Amino acid sequence: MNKKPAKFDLVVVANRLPVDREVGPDGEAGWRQSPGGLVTGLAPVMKTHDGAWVGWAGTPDEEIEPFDLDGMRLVPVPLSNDEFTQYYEGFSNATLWPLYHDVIAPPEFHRTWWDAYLRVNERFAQAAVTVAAENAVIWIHDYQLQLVPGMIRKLRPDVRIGFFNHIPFPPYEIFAQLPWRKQILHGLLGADLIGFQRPYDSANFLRAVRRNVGTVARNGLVRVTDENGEESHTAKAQSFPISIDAAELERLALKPEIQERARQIREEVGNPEVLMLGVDRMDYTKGIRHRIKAFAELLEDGALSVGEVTLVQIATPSRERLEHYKQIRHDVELAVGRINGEYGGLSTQAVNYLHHSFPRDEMVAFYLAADVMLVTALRDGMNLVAKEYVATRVNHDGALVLSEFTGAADELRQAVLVNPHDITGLKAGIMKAVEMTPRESARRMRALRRRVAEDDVQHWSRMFLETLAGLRRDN
Ligand code: GDG
Repeated sequence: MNKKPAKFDLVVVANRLPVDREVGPDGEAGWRQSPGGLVTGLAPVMKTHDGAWVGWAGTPDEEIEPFDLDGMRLVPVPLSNDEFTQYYEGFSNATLWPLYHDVIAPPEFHRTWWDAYLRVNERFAQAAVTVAAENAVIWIHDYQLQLVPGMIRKLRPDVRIGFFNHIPFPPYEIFAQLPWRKQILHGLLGADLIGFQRPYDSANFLRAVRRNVGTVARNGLVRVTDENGEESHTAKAQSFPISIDAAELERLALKPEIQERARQIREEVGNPEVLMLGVDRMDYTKGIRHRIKAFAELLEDGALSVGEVTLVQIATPSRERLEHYKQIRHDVELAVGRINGEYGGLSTQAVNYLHHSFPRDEMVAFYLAADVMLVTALRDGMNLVAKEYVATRVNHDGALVLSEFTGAADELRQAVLVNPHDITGLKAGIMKAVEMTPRESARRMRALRRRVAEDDVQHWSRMFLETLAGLRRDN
């Protein structure tokens, strides 16, 4: 297969391919579509168009031939072990991630990491143009690949280029710290359409463009010039808030066996009156420490008591070799240990802490089991967990406590909105959710559910691709 590379009308480029390796019953290794939101949002368009997905398969130092799965061509881009360390763990997750999340942790700037980022972005761009048909649409995703739009434009002026940033774009005063800020802006401006989660992110980007590139930005439009000062094309920046596959989550939430599992989960934690839930990657941006601190103080104050209330905190392992991730895990585990030591009993724990990941069905059972969902991120591009919780509340009960610093807070206005830095305010928000009357919960949940059902992930991908297709081409 694949001696002569086939050409595709729609090419998605993301750091990871949307697949996980799986060993089948026959002991043979194969691939299974991973449950991520991105693939759900794109699957319908990938199948109706001739779709290819370019990305890393997840293991360093491994060369894999392109293959087909679920109607998509998957095109693996290899990464060496050093590139994984410098491009992915280094520049992407220890430079850009903290910089773009309000420098909650200090970003590190290393020229060797930048060199690796440049080299790997070039490889992704090459892989994408190799499989793109004449006049194809190429849609690039996220902060790991910000140079790819500019690189593709140089190689293939015929294609339409979209870029979507899943994480926040920071205020200029923070972005300006980046020694390679101009290169990043030029890379992004190679796209015809640059999508962000919130209008605020798009405004931050345009401000950075005004300060560094000097082209005039109006109505989100930027006239881009090439190295010789010749006008090249117009790029547009706009917000497209991402969402979830709401119908699929609702379908799972209505399954009797998943509802039964939710009842079991409540029983396993001692049938509390109120089960509170947190679901996050173990990441310092998610505000897990702030949430646990507020919960501990509520126990200390006597506003809540163990037995009546319990907190289930799922923190899935993430970026575990990085120092700041080791630190946050240590801090969270210390805090959990302290609370349980102080307030727990032999059979009742204050915090049920789970540092592993779960299958999709089990996640839905957890959402169904929870009376109060705590999303207290210090900064988050969108936060899909908040939307998933809402989508599973088929009985219109439960309350969502949601940080103002998530993209989701722009849309989910009927949540109990909190500032997680304000521990007193966070405690008040948690109590408001705990004490909310069923009538009030139902009123809020209905409005929240309507919003998530209308603006689902299929709507998101359609809006982005339609906007990209509708842009005037004047280059
Ligand atoms: C980035 C941005 C933006 C978590 N644990 C398990 C599991 N999950 C799933 C959740 C949810 C997803 O992972 C996490 O999405 P979030 O949006 O909450 O956060 P990030 O991972 O930081 O995502 C974020 C997003 O990109 C999309 O643009 O919203 O702001 O940071 O879907 O359910 N899923 C399963 N088991 C787990 O243990 N199956």
